[in-house]
Amino acid sequence: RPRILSGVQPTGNLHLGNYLGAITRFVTLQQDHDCLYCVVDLHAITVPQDPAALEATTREVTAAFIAAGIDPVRHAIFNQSRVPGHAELAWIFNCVARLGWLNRMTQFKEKAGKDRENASVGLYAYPVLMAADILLYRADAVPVGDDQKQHLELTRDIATKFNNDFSARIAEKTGRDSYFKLPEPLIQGPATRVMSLRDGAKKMSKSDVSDNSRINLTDDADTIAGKIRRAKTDPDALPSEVDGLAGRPEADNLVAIFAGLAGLSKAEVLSQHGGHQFSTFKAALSDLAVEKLSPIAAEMRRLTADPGYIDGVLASGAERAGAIAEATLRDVKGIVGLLG
Ligand code: AQP
Repeated sequence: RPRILSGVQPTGNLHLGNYLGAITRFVTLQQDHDCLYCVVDLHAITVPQDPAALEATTREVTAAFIAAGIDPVRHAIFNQSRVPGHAELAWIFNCVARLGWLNRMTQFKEKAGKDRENASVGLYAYPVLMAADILLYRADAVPVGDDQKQHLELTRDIATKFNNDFSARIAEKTGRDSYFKLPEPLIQGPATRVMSLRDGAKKMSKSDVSDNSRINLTDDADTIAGKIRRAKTDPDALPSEVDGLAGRPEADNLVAIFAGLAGLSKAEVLSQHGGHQFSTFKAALSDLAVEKLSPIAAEMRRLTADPGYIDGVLASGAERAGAIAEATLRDVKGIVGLLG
């Protein structure tokens, strides 16, 4: 079965963007793939984190994976720092990737902001670590939200350059003409880029200062309803066709969220709700969001009340992931000429 790898950072409240863009995809893909789902704590520390909060959020993301429906018995759920191969391979890839490639990464520019001199070296090298996360497991495909597209392209560039730089040695050691296969990004579904509820031009994000900009997976029913009621919209009724959403980012976003939660396409949502005023549509969206998210929040609460269980899942996931990682690193070290 094809192998899938993806990660979520334990950096704060998980939100509807993480859920629709990534976690629901993880759940679907587990049916016919071997999956490794990683809580990427090494990525989280590229910006300052409160250590105790980081521990709690790592367990919370793990709980969210399980509560959303990922089976921790059939698939590996683990935290990145437990498998040392991520950091080791990232170092080797730091020596393969070019500065010019990283200089083009838009997420670094956004996250570092104006005070770039004060950004951590880790934040700059973040996409190289992400390449290591994926290639360490020789993953076939990576389900991510639209914002990760550029990082996936960089991963493919690093794999290609490694294969080229060491082609003779790869042939000698493995008898093959390349070592890493190029992983495919899986950016699928109607909600690959969920936008802020307050601004249709901004991505829904954990770090947005306005809590009203996002729906957190742990929000209660009243909070969800209140945030959807206050979500920014325009004065017109919903169109009946997807084309009618052009130039209406807030309307487009709410329709995409509805589609993602209902498992429908945007066209199907509009065939049911086209012509409705936002007051009516928002009420239906609230009901749907509460119906889908409340059981997940309840299950997350139940699971996080038992940290021993969560830690056991992470430990056994790391053991399974670690066996694959060790084999890759052994090969890579042999190819590069690192003894031992
Ligand atoms: N708004 C979004 N719409 C769709 N998918 C999204 N993802 C994130 N935001 C959206 C996807 O969720 C997965 C995990 O993301 P992450 O936590 O590793 O990092 P992120 O993209 O930096 O998340 P945030 O919420 O935007 O955090 P901050 O505020 O720290 O920047 C990824 O697959 C991502 O594509």
